[in-house]
Amino acid sequence: MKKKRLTYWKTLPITGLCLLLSLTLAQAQEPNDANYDESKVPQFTLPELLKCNNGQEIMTAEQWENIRRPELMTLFTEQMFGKMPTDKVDISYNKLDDNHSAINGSATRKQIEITFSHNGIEHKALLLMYLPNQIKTPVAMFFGCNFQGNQSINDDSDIIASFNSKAERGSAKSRWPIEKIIDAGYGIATVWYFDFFPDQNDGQNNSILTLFGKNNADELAADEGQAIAAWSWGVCRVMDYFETDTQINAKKIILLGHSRLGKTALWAGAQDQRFAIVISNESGCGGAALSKRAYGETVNRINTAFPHWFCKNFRQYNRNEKALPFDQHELIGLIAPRPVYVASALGDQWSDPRGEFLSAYYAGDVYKLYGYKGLESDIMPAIEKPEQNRVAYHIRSGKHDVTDFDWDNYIKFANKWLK
Ligand code: GTR
Repeated sequence: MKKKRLTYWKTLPITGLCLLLSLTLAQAQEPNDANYDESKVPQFTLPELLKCNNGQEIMTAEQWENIRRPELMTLFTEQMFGKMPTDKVDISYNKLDDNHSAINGSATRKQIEITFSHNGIEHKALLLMYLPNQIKTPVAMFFGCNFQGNQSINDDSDIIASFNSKAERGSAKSRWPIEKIIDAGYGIATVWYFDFFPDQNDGQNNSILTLFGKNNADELAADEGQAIAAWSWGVCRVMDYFETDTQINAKKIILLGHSRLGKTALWAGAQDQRFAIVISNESGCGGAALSKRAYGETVNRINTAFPHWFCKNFRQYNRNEKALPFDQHELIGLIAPRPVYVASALGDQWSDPRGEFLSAYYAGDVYKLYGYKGLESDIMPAIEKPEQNRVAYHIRSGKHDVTDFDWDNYIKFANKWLK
């Protein structure tokens, strides 16, 4: 997109000038002012993952777990994603479907209505799962939220449409290759993310935050979480469900997410160490990409376009990434020592592939404390040449999406660490 040229400004009266000024300001917040030029990436120093706030150097995994990890958790919670209420909520599961002849007889389809109740308020989410019939022991599962509604992930006419979702059946099926996943011996589980927090500015009053009496964004404290915190909370509650289902191996859950749901997967995976593997597919700004590079989407742009995603404290870093006391390599470090996969697409410069790669690379310092190998070097792997150690990375050609290439590699990575 090119900036519109306003060449006739000299003829404009004062009111017109004001209008022009506000238009220019508005344009400055649009993607077309994003930097895609590597030479214009600002000079920055990354906060050191293994150096504590008081300057202490972290030398062992134990020090990491007891000192530095909690410090970083606090920073990310209070300055970026926001706190969630910790009250215990009543949860019940209602099995709506358990059919052994799904996907041409190769899978069992299960659909569970999860009801959260607290303070006299109820909130529901709908979980859809396919489990491979060939596996007779508790199965390892891929799990990720979907963007449009459960019925969008496959043409299967027995998928119950997510509440309030108007998405067409199968409209997102290219992103959910169920047959491939089932053939590889994994289950697949998904929930529509709107079930936890509708992804819109006023989504909060229909979100799980209402269970805690938090109906309105204006009333939230600066360190209280909004949508990404709520989506992550929901993801962790689904993990609670997995632990109750004897057909599922809750110790082998691979949490994945694309884009905003990749940001969600990283934050949920950092907080909840029950997830065995975490995969970030093109999570970009606020996800895997280093904020201080300000390449593609920036902190200012994301907080302006999506004021309901992060906590209000994060806005103090708008156009001020320099002041950030943390960066996203530390979010990935919080997943250690569990395997983590960061993936980018060449056609998705908005998500800053190089910034995503560098985050994954620098996170390797924590993995080393546990004797694991992160990424070999700070030179990006070639297109479609994945590097898979305990930290994995690939960049593929094509646009912002989830493709078969991505899935083939996620399955390979899961086989490597879970089989
Ligand atoms: C974009 C947003 C990104 C990413 C993406 C998505 O509009 O700027 O941060 O989250 O949406 O979720 O598809």
